[in-house]
Parts: sequence; C-alpha cells; structure tokens
Amino acid sequence: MPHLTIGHGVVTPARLKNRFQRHVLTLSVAAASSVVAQGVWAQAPAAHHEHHHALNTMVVTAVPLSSPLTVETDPRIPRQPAPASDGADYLQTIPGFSAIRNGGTNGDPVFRGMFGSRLRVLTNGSQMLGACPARMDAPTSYISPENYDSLTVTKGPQSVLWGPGASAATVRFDRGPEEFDEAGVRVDGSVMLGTYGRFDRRIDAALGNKDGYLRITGNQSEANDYQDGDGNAVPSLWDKWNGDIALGWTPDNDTWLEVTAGRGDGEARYAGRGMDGSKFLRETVGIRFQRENLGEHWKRLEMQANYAYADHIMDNFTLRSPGSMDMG
Ligand SMILES: [Cu+2]
Repeated sequence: MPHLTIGHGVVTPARLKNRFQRHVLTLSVAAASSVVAQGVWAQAPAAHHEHHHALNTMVVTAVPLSSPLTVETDPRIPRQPAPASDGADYLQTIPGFSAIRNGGTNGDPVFRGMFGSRLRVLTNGSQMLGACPARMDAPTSYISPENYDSLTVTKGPQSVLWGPGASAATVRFDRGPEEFDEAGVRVDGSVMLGTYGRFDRRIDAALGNKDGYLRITGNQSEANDYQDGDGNAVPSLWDKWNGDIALGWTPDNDTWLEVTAGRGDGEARYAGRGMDGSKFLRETVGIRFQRENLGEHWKRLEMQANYAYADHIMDNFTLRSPGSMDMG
C-alpha cells in the first residue's frame, strides 16, 4: 500500500475557546480551594487530569516520499475521488503540486509555484510539448496516468540525467518492460461510471514469452459539463482517448529493445477562455535500447530516439455557440 495516512488532531477556534474556558474554570476552582480550605488543594490536580480533550481525527492521504528529493508511485493505483483525467490531475495528489485549471481537464501543473518549461515532463523518456500558444495543452494533457506503470518525480534541479531546464522538477511517466517467464497473456482493465456523464474505460494487455512481448494499451475518458448550485452548466466537458502499442525484445536479463507507437485525440470545453479545444491529436513513435552490466566500470548503456507530433485546434463554434459571452 504505497499511500501514507497520517492522523492528527485539529484544534478549531471554537474548540480552543472551549478548552480555554475549561482551564479558567479549573484554575478558579483551584484558587478558591487554596483560599477556602488548604485541605482540598491536594484534590485539585486529580480533577485537572479528568479534563482530557479528544481531538477530532483528520486523515491525510498522500503519496509518500521515496527520498527527500524523489516521489515514486504507481499511477494505476486508484486515488480519490476518481481516476485522473490527465497527468496534471494526477500530480495534484503529490504534495507540492497544484494546477492552473482550464475546465474539467487539461490543467497546467505547477510545482512549488513554478510551471511551464521549469517543469520537465517525460513519457517513456521522451518529451512531448504542447502545440497551443495559449497553453491549452500542457504536456500532461496528452498523458493518461493509468496507461503508465510508474511515476517518478525528482524535485528541484539536482539531477541532470533527464536534460536541462527542470528548475522545478522532472516528472517521468514510464512503461515497461514486460517480464514473462514463460509464454503467456496478461490482461488488465477497468471501467468507471460517475455523475455528469463521467465514463472511463481502459485496457492494458500483453502477450509474450521470455524473448519478447507485444503490449497494447488503450483508454477513453469522457465527462459532461457539471452544474453549479443554480443549475447552470459550467463548461468542463471533455472526451479523450489514447491507444499505444509496444513491441519488445528481451533476449536476456540485461538487454531490452522496444519499439513503440501511439496515437490519441480529444476535445475539452474551457470555462475560463474565449475558445475551446476541439482537437488534441497526438502521434508518437519511439525506439529505445538498454543494456546493463556491461563491465566492472560501465553499468548501463541507454539509447533512444523519439518522434512526437501534436495537432491542436481551438475554436469558438465546435463546442459552444459563436459569440456567446456566457461561454455556455
Ligand atoms: Cu489552444
């Protein structure tokens, strides 16, 4: 269970006041005792002990630190209240992260007050930048966290292993390699239904043997606008899908070669802007090679090449009525 639960008490102002009054009462009784009858004084400390204050329990759920600088977690593990619609939504469960929201999805992640190019976001070691000049598609908007096996956040600029510029943090979503001891098939999937049309489904399947594997991951997530207390629709609709395929070769325990290809698209309504995102097309291709234990002084050799293409369209007529200033 990689989630950390911390319980501690809360002292609210009302409670504090209440406690203060009780202490005053205790003291006044003690003072009266000492003046009126010296013999009663011995009982006063006992009476004081009876005033135990059971504080309310507050449960904090968060991803624990692996080290002071690193947070590692499995993004497939359920988190509350519902699966994350994109990378920024997931990162918000990690202490230090927040997001500049656009609508229901595609927020822009912020770590310790820094965002944009200060936050390096990598998927399988490659960088996929957004296409929108108004940052409707932060790099995390192309990421469905449940489609990855691990999430590692390296805080601060201390490591230069993953390229320059990450003064806030480096965020890595990674997949693979698959490990089959003998020929077999592995299938993992989930479906989630929620209010306001939230409907998520995901499949992650692999088949292979000791020498290699074929893995397919796919997901679709959608939600409608939610309504505020007066019943007005708040523009927050989204619908997005991803499909990825990976072909791996693992001839021995130290060698890994993988070729990947992926595609995805989506649309999202934005409450705070004059336009919506009607297309977030992603096309990625990659090849990576890794060999370990090359010698006494050479631990690992890694090579990879990636291609990423983003096609984004924003307009004010696909998902809303042109010229409507209420953005409904
Ligand atoms: Cu845009």
